Formats: sequence, C-alpha cells, structure tokens
Amino acid sequence: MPVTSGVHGFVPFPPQRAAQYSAAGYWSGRTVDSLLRQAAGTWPDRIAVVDPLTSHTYSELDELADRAGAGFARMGIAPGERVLLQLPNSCRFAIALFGLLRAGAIPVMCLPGHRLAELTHFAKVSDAVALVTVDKAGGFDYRSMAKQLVAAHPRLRHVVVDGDAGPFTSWSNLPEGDPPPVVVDSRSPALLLVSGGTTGTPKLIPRTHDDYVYNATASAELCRLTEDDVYLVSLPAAHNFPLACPGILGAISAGAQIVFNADPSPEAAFATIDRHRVTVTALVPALAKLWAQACEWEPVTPKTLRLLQVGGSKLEPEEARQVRSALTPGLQQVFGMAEGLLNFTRLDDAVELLEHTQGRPLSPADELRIVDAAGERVAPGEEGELLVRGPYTFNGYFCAERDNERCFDPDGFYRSGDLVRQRDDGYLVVTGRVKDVICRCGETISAGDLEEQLLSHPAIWSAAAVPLPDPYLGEKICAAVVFAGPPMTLAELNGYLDQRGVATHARPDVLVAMPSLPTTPIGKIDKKAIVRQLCEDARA
Ligand code: OOB
Repeated sequence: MPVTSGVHGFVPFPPQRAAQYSAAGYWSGRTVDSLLRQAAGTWPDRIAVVDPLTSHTYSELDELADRAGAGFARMGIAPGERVLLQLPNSCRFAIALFGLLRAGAIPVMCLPGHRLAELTHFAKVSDAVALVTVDKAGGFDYRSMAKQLVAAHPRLRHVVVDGDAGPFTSWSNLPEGDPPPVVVDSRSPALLLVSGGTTGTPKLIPRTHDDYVYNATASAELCRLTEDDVYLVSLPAAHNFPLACPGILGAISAGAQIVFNADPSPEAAFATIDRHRVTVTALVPALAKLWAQACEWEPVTPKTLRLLQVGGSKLEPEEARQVRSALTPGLQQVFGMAEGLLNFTRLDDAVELLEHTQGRPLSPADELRIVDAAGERVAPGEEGELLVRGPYTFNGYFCAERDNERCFDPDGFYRSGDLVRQRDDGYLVVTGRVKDVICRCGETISAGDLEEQLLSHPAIWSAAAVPLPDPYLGEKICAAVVFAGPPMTLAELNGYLDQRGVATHARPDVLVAMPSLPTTPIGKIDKKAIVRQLCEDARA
C-alpha cells in the first residue's frame, strides 16, 4: 500500500491526479486550520461561535485554538499522532478541533453517540495516543467510558476532559506556552472521519487538507454563504455534513456565525433559531420531518431559515413537500458521504428537482460511473451502483488494506454501495443500497423499493423493510413501522400494497409496529439494530 507524508496506513491520491487537481485550482495548498487564521484576519471582531454558555469572536477563537494547540503539544502530542475527539456541540468543540490541527495532530472525529465498542475500535485502528472528551453530557458519563478505553488501549497516554476531569487532565490545566512551529503538508491527512454505514463497524476515512478545504469552500460557495449568515449546528458537529458541507468549516471560510445546539428537539432548536436569527442548518430526514410536524404545535417556529439542507438518508418527495411548506421553501437535498462525493440540489433549482432528486455533484471534476452487478456501465437513466473518484473523494480507509481491495475498482473509483439513477439532466435519484435486499425463497426484494411503497401510505410515519431468518423461506420480509395514528393490520397493509401493484412475493410477511425506529448516532434508521431487537424479542 502506498504510504506518504509519514502517516502509515494512509492511501494518498495518485500523483498524476493530485497534480491535475492542483493545476486546475481545486486544491489550493491551504491547511484546514488556515481557514480560521484567514477568517480571524478578515473578520477579527465578528462573532465566530456561540453556544448556550459563551461566544467568541474570530480573533478570540483563533487565539484560543493557538493556546489549545500549544497545550496539546506541550503535553507530548506530536505532529502526525492521532487523537480521538469526542465532544458535544459547543464552542469547545471548535477550539479543540483547531487546537489539535495547530499541534499537527490528526483528530479522529467521534460522535457523542459512539460508545466503548466503537471508540476501542477507532483507538486501535488509528493507534490513537490521546482522547479529548467531556465529563458528562446527555445523561452519560464519558469519564467512566474513558477509564475502560484506557484499560483496553494502553497506548492512549492522555485523556483531556472538558469539565470535572476526575482522574484525568482537566482542559483548564492544559500546559501554557507558545504554540509549536508545525509544518504540515497539505496533501497529508487533516483528520479521520468515521464512515456512516449502517452495516458493520464504522471505518476511518482520512481526509487531506487539500481535499477537505476544497470540500468546505466549494460547498460554501454553492450555498452562497456570506458573513451575514448564521449557521446552526443541529447534527453532531463531528459528522461530515455539519462539519464541512459547508457546515462549520464552510461558515468559517465565509466569516459566518456558527451557533452550536446540543438539543435538536423542535422546541429547543426553534428557540435557538429565533434567538440568533439562524439562516442555514443541516438535518437528517427524520429530524426535518419532526421539525415540519412540530410547526403545528410549537408557539415559536422558524422564520429566518433561507436554506435548509436535508441529507444522510432518502427524503421522499411527499416529505420534501411537507418540509418546504412548513419550514422554508429553501430546501436543499444533499446526498453525501464521509468518503467524499457530495451532491446538492442548487439554490435556484425548480421545485421538481428539490422534491424528487438528491442533487448533482458538487465539482466539475467529480467522475461518476453507474454500473451493474457485473461492473458494466448501465444504460443512461437505469439503476446501478454508484462509483466515484474526484478531487475530494478518498483513496482508501485508514489501515484497512483488505477492505480497500474490495472497495475500489482498478481505476481507483470508490464503490459507494449506493444504488442510483442518473437522469438526463445529470441529477441523481438514490434508490437503495446494493446489499440492502431481502432474499425470500429465491427472490431478491429491494428493501428501498418496499420502503418507498410503505411511506406512500399517509398512516405510516416511518418504515424499514428488514430480513428476518425463516426456516422455510430463508428470509422473510418484515416491515418495521411507526404509525402516524392508529396502527393498521398486516392484511390492511398488504391490501394497500396490492392496490399499488406490489407483487405478492414482495409484500411483508410480518408487520411490527414500533414506537420509534432505532437510529445510528447521526440519526439514520439502524436496520441492524432493528433485526437484532426483533430476533431478541422472538427468543424471549
Ligand atoms: C452522509 O454521510 P455518511 O458517511 O454518514 O453516510 C453516507 C451514506 C451514503 O453512502 C448513502 O448511503 C446515504 O448515507 N445517504 C443518502 C443521502 N445522503 C446520504 N441516501 C439517500 N439520500 C440522501 N440524500 O450521510 C452525508 C455526508 C455529507 C453530506 C450529507 C450526508
């Protein structure tokens, strides 16, 4: 495996493509932390970050990042070393992120919802030497998890805690001093993102300074962010979407104000939007739907949003319509992945595009291939797996040689596992996941297709089609459903699907009504957890 810039386990861009991206101006040679330095120079006195407890101007944030960077370096964190970063949405998150970057460390962007199993895996794979975390948040004590993590991974030399540190180093006791001089190659990894897949343990995705700066600044330009915008961080800040699409980094590149909100409930979020006159935010479909519905009962509803980005999983056309009418006509669908490629609907797009597509690629240099199971290109407009390479799509998971052989084609295209159709106008419609199928009695049923049918029923609020083991059928089709009102019976549901022309063998064998569907730390429906829960219930 090719290794450059001294970071073992990192697969760099092939030199020829790297040279092209630099020559064409996609890569600017800037580092991620230079975005903050530049903003502090241009807008020193403008408010950069706000949370319920505090706020900082751009020059203050820049100085706090320098101080944190000096502290991390003096603690003994060396350039190129990996550090797990797990903080709730707060100004501290931004300070810690930029502090680590200024020390030349490579933050591993953990979400607050990750627990011991995931953190241990991230620590091992990244060979992390430190953890930056919080004392308690959302009713969870992160210090006791840190204790178990240190026991499982003794290479973790330092634990820095924001708040009451217990046995660990308190953030307020970070050593003081001048920031160290650190020279960073812009083609080296800036940070490691966590993959968002709902199958298997998450993998680590190195994003280089060049590619991530482009990711954030090109997204900011597409969304026309300016210093008059106020960006609300509603999703966990360490996720690629609120971090850099355009998110926090894009907002910084434009001198916009960033408001951190740790509570995405409509009540709390609507009050924050009102108070800070928030203009832009990003949500997953489940939250967007909840916010739209909450407009019916919340006394304060969003009035200032000019752009509401929704992505992370499929937003159905009817849901898009509801979101636009309740929250803002400025809906933007975003189909992205931590691995790189981003697709956006554009600000001036026709309503049909906003409601029925997941956008088109961000960059003219994004190269897409849509292929069938044999790896051959499908005919235009046909469904196939999306493969991609480009100026901000990664070239290999961190320290995962075996996965990488499987996940890339011989030309260096990443196999996304997403099924899409590309329309004549270049816009993508996401239709499902390659492996998200139910194999029932020799037939392969697409879970995505069935879910689309289920969600078309007004009594169904959310739905997942999952396989359950069956001695006769191999797998049977289970519809896990949250009803909007009184539940339907399986017979009623199947009568409805029959009317819509769904084949007998593709209709649910089992219907399970649930109060809510389990989700991943970012809020996507977690099918593995549904199957686990149903199998446990069956055994009990
Ligand atoms: C975003 O990133 P990840 O890494 O958490 O998840 C990526 C996967 C995609 O491969 C796709 O399967 C799914 O999430 N996805 C969508 C979608 N956006 C993401 N599926 C259907 N419709 C969409 N709009 O989820 C992410 C990263 C950056 C921006 C937005 C989302």
